[in-house]
Amino acid sequence: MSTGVRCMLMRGGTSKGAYFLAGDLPSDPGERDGLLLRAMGSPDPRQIDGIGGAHPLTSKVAVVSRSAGPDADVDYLFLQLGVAEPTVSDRQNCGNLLAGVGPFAVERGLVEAGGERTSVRIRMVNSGGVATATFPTPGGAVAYDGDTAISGVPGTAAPVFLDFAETEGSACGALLPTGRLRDLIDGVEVTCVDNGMPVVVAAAADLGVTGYESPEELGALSGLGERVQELRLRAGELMGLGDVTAASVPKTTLVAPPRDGGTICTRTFIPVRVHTSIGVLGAVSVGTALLLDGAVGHDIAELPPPGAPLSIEHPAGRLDVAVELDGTAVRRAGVVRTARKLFDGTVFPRSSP
Ligand code: NQM
Repeated sequence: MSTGVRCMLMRGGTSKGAYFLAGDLPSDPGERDGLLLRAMGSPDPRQIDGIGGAHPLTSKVAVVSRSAGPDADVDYLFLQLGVAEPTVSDRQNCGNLLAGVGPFAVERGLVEAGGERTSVRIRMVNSGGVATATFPTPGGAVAYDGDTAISGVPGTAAPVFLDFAETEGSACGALLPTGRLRDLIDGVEVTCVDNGMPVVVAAAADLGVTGYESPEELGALSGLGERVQELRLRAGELMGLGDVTAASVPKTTLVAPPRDGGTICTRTFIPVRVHTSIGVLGAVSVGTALLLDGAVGHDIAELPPPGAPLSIEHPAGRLDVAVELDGTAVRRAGVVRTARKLFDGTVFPRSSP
């Protein structure tokens, strides 16, 4: 019989994942990854023999531990598990699962709840940088109920405020990893940007779509996925990421003029499947590009007054991000999410691969 592992299932923003204390998992990364794949039910398009949700957005893991350094309270390692493929990648961060990390740290006793609200400083192991998560903890316990709605999640929940520092060049070492505002790849003008997530921004029209299609419609278009894959493979090299064939970054975001009162309309590939909304740090990175005169998207964006949040339209609604720049240096970024504890217990991974 397989041995169980303590695990909490949480929704973080518009994603869902399994949250573990690092100490509850094998310390050897290979052993740990094997166990996580079996726990999630990968590789299998349905993840029928595990707790994964058969989509990249629900095949995610957060590994949390007390932070050794003085700059943070906890360390958060994000792992993206393949669904049909037996892959575990630590090459990207996830701002959606991040929303659950603070509450999880309080639930597991890594951080003591403050007063009405608790702030947890989270070191983002994948990308470097620290995020501060602030959420309600009335009476010393995490409150998940509240009246904050986020697009892509039914109903409302308690807000989790996420403030980011040092996200610039998270995976590539520079905000503009190619050293240019624009590059021409396969005849398509792109802006490669990394403010927490490496993203290739291209005009939807340049790929022969409107940018207003649903994820299903885009997914069904023959040849588009291949085109996006070719674009990101070339961009990955230019961004210093090497051969990204098997990596989940860079993402590709197609932009079009806003049509719902927001700043820009987006459709994002993660990296080839179409996102049902948009990732948090993905949206921060796209929003950052929009602010740069000369970047793809800048000209078609309806930019708000300086200091006001950028409202990134996506297939399920809008995600508002605050990005403050000093020239091309990032001062800060922030976003509001919600998170919810769904299940706390023991997961029993199958014993054979
Ligand atoms: O960009 C999906 C998600 C993400 C990542 C992805 C994310 C982020 O929606 O910070 O949240 O881009 O693969 O969870």
